[in-house]
Amino acid sequence: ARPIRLTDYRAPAYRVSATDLTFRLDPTETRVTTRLSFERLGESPAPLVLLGERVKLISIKLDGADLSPDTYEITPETLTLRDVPAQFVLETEVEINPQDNKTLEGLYMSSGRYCTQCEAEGFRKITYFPDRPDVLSKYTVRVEAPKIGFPHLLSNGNLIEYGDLDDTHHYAVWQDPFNKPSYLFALVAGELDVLEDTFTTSSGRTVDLKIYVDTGMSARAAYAMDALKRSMAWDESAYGREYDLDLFMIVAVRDFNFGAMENKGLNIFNASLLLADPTTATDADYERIESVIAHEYFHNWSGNRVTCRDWFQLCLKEGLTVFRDQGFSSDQRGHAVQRIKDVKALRARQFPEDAGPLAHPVRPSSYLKIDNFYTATIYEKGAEIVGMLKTVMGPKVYRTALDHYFATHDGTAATLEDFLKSFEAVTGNDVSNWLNWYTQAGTPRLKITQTYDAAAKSLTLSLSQSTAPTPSQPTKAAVPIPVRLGILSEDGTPQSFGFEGQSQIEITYVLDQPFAAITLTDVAAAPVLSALRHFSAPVILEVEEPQSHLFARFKGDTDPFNRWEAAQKLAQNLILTGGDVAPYAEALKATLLDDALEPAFKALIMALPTEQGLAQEMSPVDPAAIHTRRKAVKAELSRALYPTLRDLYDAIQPPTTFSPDAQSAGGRALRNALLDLIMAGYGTADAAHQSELSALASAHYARADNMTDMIAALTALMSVHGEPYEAALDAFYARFKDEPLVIDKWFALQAACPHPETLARIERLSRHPDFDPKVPNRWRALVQNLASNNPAVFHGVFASDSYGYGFVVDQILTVDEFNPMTAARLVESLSGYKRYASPYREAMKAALESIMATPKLSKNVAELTAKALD
Ligand code: DPP
Ligand code: ZN
Repeated sequence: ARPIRLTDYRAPAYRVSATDLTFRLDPTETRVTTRLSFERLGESPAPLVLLGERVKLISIKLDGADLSPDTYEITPETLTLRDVPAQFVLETEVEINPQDNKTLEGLYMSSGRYCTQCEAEGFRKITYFPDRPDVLSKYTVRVEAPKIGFPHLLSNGNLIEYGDLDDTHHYAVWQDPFNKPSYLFALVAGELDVLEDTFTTSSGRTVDLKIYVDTGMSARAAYAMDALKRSMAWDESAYGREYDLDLFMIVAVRDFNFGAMENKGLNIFNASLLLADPTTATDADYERIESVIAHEYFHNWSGNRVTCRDWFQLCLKEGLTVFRDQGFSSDQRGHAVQRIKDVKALRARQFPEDAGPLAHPVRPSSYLKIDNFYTATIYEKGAEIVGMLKTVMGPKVYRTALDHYFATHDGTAATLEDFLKSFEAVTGNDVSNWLNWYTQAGTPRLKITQTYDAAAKSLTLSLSQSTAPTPSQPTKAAVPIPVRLGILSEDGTPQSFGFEGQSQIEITYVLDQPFAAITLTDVAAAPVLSALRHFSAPVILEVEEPQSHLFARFKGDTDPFNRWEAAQKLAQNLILTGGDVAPYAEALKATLLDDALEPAFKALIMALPTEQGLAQEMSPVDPAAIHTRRKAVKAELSRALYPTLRDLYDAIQPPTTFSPDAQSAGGRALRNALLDLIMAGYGTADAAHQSELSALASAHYARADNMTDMIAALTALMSVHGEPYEAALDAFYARFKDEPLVIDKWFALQAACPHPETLARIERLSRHPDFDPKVPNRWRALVQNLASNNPAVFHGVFASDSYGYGFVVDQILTVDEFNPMTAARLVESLSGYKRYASPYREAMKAALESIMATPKLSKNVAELTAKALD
């Protein structure tokens, strides 16, 4: 297959002034009539190329006259008309089969309902169309279906007409007044319950809000509705963005490749990111729901009103929208805690991507399947770039630039250059060096060396940056790196200092060259540097400093991010290089006993770096050593702190009524983190203490009145294993067997258990009657959890002859036959093999080779596997 390249971009030859669609819905023979008004954009005649896959052409008319087959050409992916006038109306009728469509792209059926997913290139599975984001038009959509089974007929925009066709069938007509690209089209038809509310916008318009869910489930949409209203208010106050239609709808579906989709006026959500109540959803679920509701809603401006010229610009809408949703979550849930969580996610998912064979720039330059580029790099690193721009420009200039961007490009398909130009327009400064962040792959390393001159009371910092080569990018240019920094004294007290003639407590220095040196003056005593505060840039920081400086920041940094970071670094050193646990335990104890700190922050600081995170710090990676050493350090810490942990745990009384708010969630997070650390001592405890711990975990389970505490208790029981664990799992299954979203958790939990018997259990679970690889949520619960969240079992550290790789490969190949987009996501889990020690390295490579050797691979899986092996 031939790659698509950014440099090959050509503006469309024709524009579409109006799109009229009629759907006659049928499970196996849906008829789609498409009427498109075309106008040529260029001077000279050009062929009209429409895209269409798995659509059967029934009829085609140009300006009302049937076309004879010799006037057009059909391939499996295109319909081409060589000879067309400068302006004309094309009408096609095609037949598609939604029931057979297990790719979950285009029009498909989920739980007996029709639904759609068109981003990025799904619309071409519905009808022949110039399916590219820079072709925008106004849509009118007529949907016809049986009344029984399909009482709700939904599409984008406003409902302008509906009625009966006859005794058995009805129809609805929707009109979207805004120009949009085809990837934002949506249609839903079926039996649904609806939760309704309204929102009054800042200019006083009333918007009807409707969330459609499985029948009987509307109470579980209440939290999503609340999050939606908060999102709408926040986008008005933080960005001046008001909603633009009179109706905003969200539909939850069970079978979905993504998390959610921002279709104009009709968002479609994976049910797992919408439905919540205390008995079925964890605090992490509530948090995700809040942020994804916000994310999709914010796309109405950053994505829909201003869309992307081509898919290379995907980050224009995704990076910006992630940054916007992070800002929202941060305002809802606390800046420090949110920042730590966002950075953890960035490091867990994006840093390894940037360090491996699948590394790609935030704006890639070529692809085979754009579906493969819905990555942490495009989303999370993309968000970091916007965040750095805001840090450097300041909040006022940032807001003015964004206003300028939305005003200038409203209703059009824009590029990253357009986005950056908005900053130039409002500042008058050249910002072209920021483009390097978009075009270069790889995580930059920032090295800081420090020289303190006691006589002169000055601290000189030499800063340098470098980025290692990545596939097809051997050399790298410097990027602008904002470095937020301050200094502390050795006991952890913040110190003021002079910089450029002013007294400062904190500065942000922008390193935009390979090297620079700066001098801080009036530095009273030998300082402790606190650099890259709030993680001011997505880089790897290297500072040479004694362990005592890490302790000083752990104890007293006024920047909570760097306080957490110092604790993580100390824990990492203990695990990877060894040493005395006692000082670390003392510092952790002081943190836990500090009443000034939020419970949510304490919970985060208690969590040791993950095995996956530690793997990024080791070369070559030895997953067995990481697992064993981390477990040993955790057990030792547990023993050293047991009385404190136990006192704190016993002192927290869970509230009698459940509330999902951030503060209550923080309380649960702390209590569950205490339980987790307490239970880490189980393996090395004596029999009496073991039975005490086992009873503690079982009691935690028995008393849990919400899903967060239940999952925490089940996780705690993993350390005990055996009868108490099995009994709790069985009780959990029996109680929730009719709740698919909870049974997903039941599969996920077992797949993530670091235990010698887990791989056999996972294989057994893959034959469980509730396991269905055609349902992405269920499949990911079992397979993705093994590949991404259970390194010990995935790498077979318990028994040298049984890796989890083979199971994952079989699953990738099974799912690739019907859902390539979802299958391909798992290839990444094997892609880092070159960084691993023998024999993992060879076994992972062989697993990738066995994928490559399989006939009839999808483009999606083939592209990523080939790159991983390159
Ligand atoms: N555009 C979607 C999102 O919001 C992905 N399907 O990220
Ligand atoms: Zn998005």
